[in-house]
Amino acid sequence: MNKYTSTHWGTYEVKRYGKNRVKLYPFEDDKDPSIIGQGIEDILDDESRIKHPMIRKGWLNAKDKDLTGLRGDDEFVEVSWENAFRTVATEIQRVKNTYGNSSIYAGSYGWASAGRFHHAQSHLKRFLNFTGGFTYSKNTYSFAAAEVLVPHVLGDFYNYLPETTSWQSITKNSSLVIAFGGIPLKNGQINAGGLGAHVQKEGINKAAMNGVKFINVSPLRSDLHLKNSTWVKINPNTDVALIMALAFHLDEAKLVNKEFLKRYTVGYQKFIDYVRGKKDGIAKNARWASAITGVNEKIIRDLILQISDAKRTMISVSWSLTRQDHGEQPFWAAITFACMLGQIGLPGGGIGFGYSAVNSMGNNFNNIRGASVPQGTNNIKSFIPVARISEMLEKPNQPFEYNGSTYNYPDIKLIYWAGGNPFHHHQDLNRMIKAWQKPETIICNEWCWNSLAKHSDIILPCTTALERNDIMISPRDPYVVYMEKVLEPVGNSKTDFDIFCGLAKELGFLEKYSLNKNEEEWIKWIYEETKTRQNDQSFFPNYKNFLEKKWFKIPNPKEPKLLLNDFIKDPAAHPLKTPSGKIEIFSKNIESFNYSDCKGHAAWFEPVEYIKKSDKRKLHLLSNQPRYKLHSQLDNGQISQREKLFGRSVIEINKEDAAERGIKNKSPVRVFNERGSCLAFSKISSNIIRGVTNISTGAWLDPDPENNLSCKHGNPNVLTLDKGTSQLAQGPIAHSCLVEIEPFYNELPKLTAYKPPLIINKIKKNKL
Ligand SMILES: Nc1nc2c(c(=O)[nH]1)N[C@H]1C(S)=C(S)[C@@H](COP(=O)(O)OP(=O)(O)OC[C@H]3O[C@@H](n4cnc5c(=O)[nH]c(N)nc54)[C@H](O)[C@@H]3O)O[C@H]1N2
Ligand SMILES: Nc1nc2c(c(=O)[nH]1)N[C@H]1C(S)=C(S)[C@@H](COP(=O)(O)OP(=O)(O)OC[C@H]3O[C@@H](n4cnc5c(=O)[nH]c(N)nc54)[C@H](O)[C@@H]3O)O[C@H]1N2
Ligand SMILES: [Mo]
Repeated sequence: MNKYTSTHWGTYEVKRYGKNRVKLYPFEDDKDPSIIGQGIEDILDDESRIKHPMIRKGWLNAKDKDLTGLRGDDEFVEVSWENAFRTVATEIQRVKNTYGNSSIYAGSYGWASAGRFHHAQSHLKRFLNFTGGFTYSKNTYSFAAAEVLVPHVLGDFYNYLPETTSWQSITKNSSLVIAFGGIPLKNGQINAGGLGAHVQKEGINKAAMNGVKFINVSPLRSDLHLKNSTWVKINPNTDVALIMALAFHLDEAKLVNKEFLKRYTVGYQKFIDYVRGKKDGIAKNARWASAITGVNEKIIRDLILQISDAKRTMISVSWSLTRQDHGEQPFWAAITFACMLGQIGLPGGGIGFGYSAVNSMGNNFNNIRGASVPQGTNNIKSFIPVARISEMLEKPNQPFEYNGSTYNYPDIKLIYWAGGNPFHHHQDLNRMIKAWQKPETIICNEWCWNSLAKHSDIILPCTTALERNDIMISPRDPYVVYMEKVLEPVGNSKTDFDIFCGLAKELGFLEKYSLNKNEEEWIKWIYEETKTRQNDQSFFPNYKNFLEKKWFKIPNPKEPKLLLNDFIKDPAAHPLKTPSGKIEIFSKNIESFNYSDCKGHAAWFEPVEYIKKSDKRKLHLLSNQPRYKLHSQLDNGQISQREKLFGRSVIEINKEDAAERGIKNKSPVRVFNERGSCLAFSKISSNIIRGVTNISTGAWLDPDPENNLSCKHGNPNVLTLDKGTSQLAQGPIAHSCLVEIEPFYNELPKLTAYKPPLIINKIKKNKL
C-alpha cells in the first residue's frame, strides 16, 4: 500500500527500507517534482540526529544562572524524558514567577515542517498560552517590509498573495512581464505548508511560448531560466531608482492613465512632483537613474518604449526586494508605477508580488480555508518585529519604533524555539551569538544537531514528519494529503505534540492542552473542521474514504485569478481597507509618523551598504535562497551537497572581479567584512554583474577560531547586516551587504558543521 508524505517542497510516495532508511518517489500528480525531498533519505538516524533529550553541561553546573558558560561551545549531557520534562517545567515556572511571562520569548520564527497538525510553532504557542503567555514576534523574514507597508497602500498584503493573477491570465492576455528580481524557478519548488503539483515551470514556459516577452531585471542572469528573455543588469538595491525613471518618462510622454489614477487612487500629485524634482530640484530621469542603477540610459528609455508598445504589462516584484535597506520602497514604487499604467485588476496586467517566489504565486487554484490547532489567547502584549531579536536581547527596556508607535523591548530571561533556526535566518550572526549569551535559559525542540541545538541549554528531540501521521491542508494549495507515518520515532525522539503534552502534564494542564485527543483524533478533527469551512464541501470525501484514498484535489477554478479585480470592477462596492478606500500612492498615515526613512509616498533612499557607497575593493553580497534545499533544512543530506564545492558554499563572482583579486575558478576564498568572515569556493561566471557576488543561504554555521573564520562552511549570515528596513516595518535587510574577497591560502580546515558536540553520561550508564 502506498504511503505519502508532504513537505514544503512537494508530496512524495515513501517506502521504508530496513529500520530507519527511506526512499522518496515522485507524487503521481506532480509533473515537475523537486529533488529536494530525497535529501532526507540518508540522514534520519545518522550522527547528526539528536536521539535523546540533552542538557548543556555548563547550564547544569551553573548554580547561579548568570554563570552559564559560552553557549555554542559546550558539551551536553544525555538525560531521560522524565528529567527533561521536569527540568523544563521547573524552569518555565521559575522564570514566570520571578520575572513574569513577558520575559519568555517564543517568537520562534521559522518554517518547521509541513503538516497541519504537527506544526511546531502552533503547539509551542498553544502550550505557552496556558502558562500565561509570552513575548511574540510580528511579521516574517520573507517580506516584513511589504507586510507592514502594503496594507497602508492596498489595504492588505498577506491575503492578496494567494489571489495573485494566475499564469493562465498572463498567458492569454499579457504582452510583457517585467520581473524585478526575476522569476527564479528554484524558489517555486517550495510552498509553505506543502504542495501537490509544481506549476511554475509550465506556467512560465506556456506564457513565453504564447509570445509573452519577459524581462529579468536583476544582478543575476539565473533569476530567469528563459533563453529568449531580456536581462537588464541592475545594481542590487537600486530598483526604486529605475522605477522612478520609468515613472518620470511615462509622465513626460503623457502616457499616464489619468482615468485610473482618478478613479482608484489618491495622492498621485505628491508622488509625481517628487519624481519631477519639484522640491529637491532633482529630476528622477533616466540619466539620474543610470548613475545609481548601473543600467545604461538607453536601456531605460528602451524599457519605456517596450512598456508603451505593450498592450498589457505585468510587473512582478520579487520578495527579495523587501529584504534590503528601505525594503518598503520597491513595493510601493512598483504599485505606484502599475497605477500609472492603469492595468491593475485587468487580465494579464497590473502587479504581482513575486511570481515563483513559492509555488502558489501564479497558481490558479481554489483556496482551502483550513482549520488548525487552536492556539488560544496570549495575554502578554509584548512583541518585537521578528528581525529585531539581537537588539531586543541587547537593549532590554529600551524603546523601538514600529509602524507608527513606540514600544519597549522586554527583558528576556528564557527563550523557547521550536521549528525555526535563527542561526540560519538571522543577520550578523556574530552579533547574535553575543546577545544569545544573555538569557538564563534557552530551550529548543529540534531533530538535528544544527547550530540552534548546539547553542541551546535544553534540547527536546523531536521526530521528523516521516515518524508521525499528519495531514497536508494548506490555504496555498489545492491538494489534501494524508501524511502517513513510515517509521517509528528515531532514538528516543517524540513528536512536538507529545513533547508539549509531557510538559503540560508536568505543569498540571494536560487535559486543557490535549483536549483528551490523540494524534489521530486531532487529524480527524482538523479534517472535519476544515470541511465545514468550505463553501462547496462536495469535493471533501468522508473521512474514512479520505483515509483510503489518501489524497484528493479541489478542482481549479474555471476562470483565471485576477488580483484586485473586484475593486477595479466596482470600487464603491468593494473599497480597499485603506483610509480612503482607494490605492494610497500617498499615505497621510505614514506621513504622520514623521519617519526620516519612510515618507508619505514611495521615494529613493540610499541603502546603508551598496555598490555606490563602496570603494573598489568591495563587492555587494547577495545571499539568495538555495536551489537544493529549503533554508538550512536537510543541509546535512546528500542533495544539498550538489550546490557545494568540497562541501562548502559556492560564491558566484564576476569574471573581471575575480581576475582583479587573483581568484581562480573553484578555489577557496575568504569572504569578509567588519562583521565577520567565511570560507567559500569560487564559481567564476559572467552571469553575475560586476561588483556583485552571491552566496546562497543554508550552510550550517561552523565557526573556526583557529583560522580566524566566523564560518568555515560558508554561512553568509556571518557577513550580513542586522538593521531594520526602516522605522516603519523594521524588516531584515540581508540583501544590503558589502564584502571583500581574497584567495584563501591556508590548508582547508575540516568541516565540523554536521558533527554532534561531545555528549557525556549516556543514560544507561548514569541515571540522570
Ligand atoms: N542572508 C539571508 N538570510 C536569510 C534570507 C536571505 O534571503 N538571506 N531569507 C530569510 C527568509 S525569507 C526566511 S523565511 C528565513 C528562514 O529561516 P528558518 O525558517 O528559520 O529556516 P529553516 O532552516 O527552514 O528552519 C526550520 C527549522 O525547523 C526544524 N524543523 C523541521 N521540522 C521540524 C519539526 O517538525 N519540529 C521542530 N520542532 N522543528 C522542526 C529544522 O530542523 C530547522 O532547524 O531565513 C531568512 N534568512
Ligand atoms: N529552493 C528554495 N526555494 C525557496 C526557498 C529556499 O530556501 N529554497 N525559500 C522560500 C522562502 S522562505 C522565500 S521568502 C522565497 C523568497 O523568494 P525571493 O525573495 O524571490 O528569493 P531570493 O532567492 O532571495 O531572491 C531572488 C533573486 O532576487 C535577486 N535580487 C536580490 N536583491 C535584488 C535587488 O536589489 N534587485 C533586484 N532586481 N534583484 C535582486 C537575487 O539575484 C535573487 O536571486 O523563496 C522560497 N523558495
Ligand atoms: Mo521566507
